[in-house]
Amino acid sequence: MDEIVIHTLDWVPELPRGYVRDLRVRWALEEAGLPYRVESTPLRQKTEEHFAHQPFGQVPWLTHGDMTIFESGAILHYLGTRSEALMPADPSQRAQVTQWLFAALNSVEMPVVPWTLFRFANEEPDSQGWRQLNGFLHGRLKHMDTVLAKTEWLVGDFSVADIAMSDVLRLVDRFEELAAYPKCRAYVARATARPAFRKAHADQLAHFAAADG
Ligand SMILES: N[C@@H](CCC(=O)N[C@@H](CS)C(=O)NCC(=O)O)C(=O)O
Repeated sequence: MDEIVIHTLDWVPELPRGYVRDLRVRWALEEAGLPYRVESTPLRQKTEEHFAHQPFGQVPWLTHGDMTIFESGAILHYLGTRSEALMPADPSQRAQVTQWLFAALNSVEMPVVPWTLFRFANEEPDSQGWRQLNGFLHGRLKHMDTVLAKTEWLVGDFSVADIAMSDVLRLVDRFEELAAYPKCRAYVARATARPAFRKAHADQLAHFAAADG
């Protein structure tokens, strides 16, 4: 069987640890029980090889034998096609998983990323731009709360859509901003209680800690 390799950074500061997107890929592989190893690429001196695999100089990317793929969402979808633990075989359920995977990244992560940048920067949130962004995010959270009031997982028993969606919401939860959205909060708690998440998370922390000093 061709080897699966997750490529991530060799080191990051404390702040992003536990949130670097290789976590989504580790998590999926742990859920699927597929063997893999992790390789590091330098954060500080990005190599030509890095850009050849990930044109924005980011992580993660995945190699599977001769195949190489970047974008955590694309990687999750790719792995979903290889394991029914990640995406059901039924075509209509597959379409639902794809839909929610895109929704996680394109409709929810879209406001989450700039919103967290503002929050980490500790800037005075009094501009019209901030208020609009905050309103955009809270609109998405409100609708996700309604969705998650009706279902335990987005599609079927659990899928890559839940990995993406809960990981995106986890970043908001880091700032206690899910307090008004109990269904979103319970969903994040449910997802992060899964043994596969716990292992992926612990492994990522250990990976970066090993490179300290
Ligand atoms: N849309 C990309 C985002 C990738 C991304 O933001 N990666 C971050 C780590 S989570 C990164 O590589 N940051 C280092 C950098 O941009 O130099 C994905 O989902 O894979």
